[in-house]
Amino acid sequence: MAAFIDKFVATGLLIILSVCSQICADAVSSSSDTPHRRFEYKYSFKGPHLSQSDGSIPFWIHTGNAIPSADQIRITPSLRSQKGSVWTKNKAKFENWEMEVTFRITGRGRVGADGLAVWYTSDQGLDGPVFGAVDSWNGLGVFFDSFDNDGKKNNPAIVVVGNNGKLVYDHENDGSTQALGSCLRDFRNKPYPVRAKITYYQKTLTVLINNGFTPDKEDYEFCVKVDNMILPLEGFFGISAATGGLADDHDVLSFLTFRLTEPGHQEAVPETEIPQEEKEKYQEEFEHFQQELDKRKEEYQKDHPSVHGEPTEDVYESVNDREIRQVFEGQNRIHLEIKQLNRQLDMILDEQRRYVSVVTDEIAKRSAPQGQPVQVPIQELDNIVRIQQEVLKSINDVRNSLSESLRQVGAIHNQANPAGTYETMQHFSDLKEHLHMVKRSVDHLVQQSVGPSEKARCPELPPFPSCLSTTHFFIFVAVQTVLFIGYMMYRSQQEAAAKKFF
Ligand SMILES: [Ca+2]
Ligand SMILES: [Ca+2]
Repeated sequence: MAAFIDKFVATGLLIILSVCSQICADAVSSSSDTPHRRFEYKYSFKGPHLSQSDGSIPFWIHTGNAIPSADQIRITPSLRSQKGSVWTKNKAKFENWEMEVTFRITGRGRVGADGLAVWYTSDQGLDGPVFGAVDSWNGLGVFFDSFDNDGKKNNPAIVVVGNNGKLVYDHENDGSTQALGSCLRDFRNKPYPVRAKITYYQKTLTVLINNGFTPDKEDYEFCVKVDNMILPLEGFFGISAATGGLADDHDVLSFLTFRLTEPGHQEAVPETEIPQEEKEKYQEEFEHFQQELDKRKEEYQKDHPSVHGEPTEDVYESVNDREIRQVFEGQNRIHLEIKQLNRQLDMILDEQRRYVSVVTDEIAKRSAPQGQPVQVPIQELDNIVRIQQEVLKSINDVRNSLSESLRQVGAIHNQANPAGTYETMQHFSDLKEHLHMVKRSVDHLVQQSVGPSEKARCPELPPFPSCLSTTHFFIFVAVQTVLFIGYMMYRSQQEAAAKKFF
């Protein structure tokens, strides 16, 4: 029973999903007038088995220094004065088309040369001076111009030049005098392949670029749009490149061409279905080959652990990695700067919002009782804001002076007690010092007064004969003593006589 219910629910869900998908598909197809896109394998190439064993590319021809390999075509190696190009063998007869070109332009120099060109022309421009292809072409050239010939610091750039077969390319000015449109993009030395999606649909040419910073293949950004562009009804697709005094590797990983059909002018349904099947088949093959390739690579590495060419290859890689890292670092810095700017802008915006809200509040307040005034409140508001700012400033000043005072008071308070004792101590020590001085003076005086015997040898006495000499002094003392003893004896005799008398 439960199983039955599950099955019932599942079937219901399936029905709902199928109905929904049908409706959704209808909605998508009806809402957008996107063209039908059909992959054209005879006007395309891509890895992993891009070239055949004899070095040729199925449905394509290559010239000059172009070197096809299994997974890419090196249109020019990074050597001086190289030229190369690859062209479809047959003319395409699509009214509308789209090219998806995946490439890498790499070089050790800060500046590279000359660049890469993607073509749709009425003839194959096998060999010539315009990025390795012929001049005076009839059709479209989209140039990935690395080198700044006119010195205007506007390269690397992507330039679209249309030609009716009479124009001679203005190489000296990087085609700026003939460009139908251009955009500045650095497509050299990127971590991932650069992708260009060039669409010619309803006489409008659009160039979108994936700048090779992300592995996301659909991360395209707008570069150029040219309206009312008339191109030959039939043409060859091609890609070419050239180097000059400076040289880059110009490697094309894939060139995919799609025929675009307007929704109203649908071709027979089977035709649109077949390519889809073909595409799936190719996709399957691609995956199969990819796996096989990986397996073979592993086997090869096992069999040849140290191949002569590999170490230098690694060194080149590391140099490239360094350049890429530098680019990344630069980008990161810019990113941070922008973030900061954004933050500041947000702050400014916030402030503005605050002001606006204050103003609107004020207007509301004013207009409620009086009815109309709008300009007066703004002026008054300005006054209020000014006054408030002044008040704020005054408060700040007061606060500053107060804090200064507090600081001083605090300092004084902290130092008060020690200072008192210190002063007292100082006073005492001063007193002590003074006392010492007094003592010393007293001592000195004492010494002076105690030692007269040494000093008072009376050198000035001799001139005075009246001065008492030591002998005289002793004689005097002896006489005095004799007299005193005599007196004492006399008195004691007197007293004894008196006692007798009584
Ligand atoms: Ca140039
Ligand atoms: Ca330039």
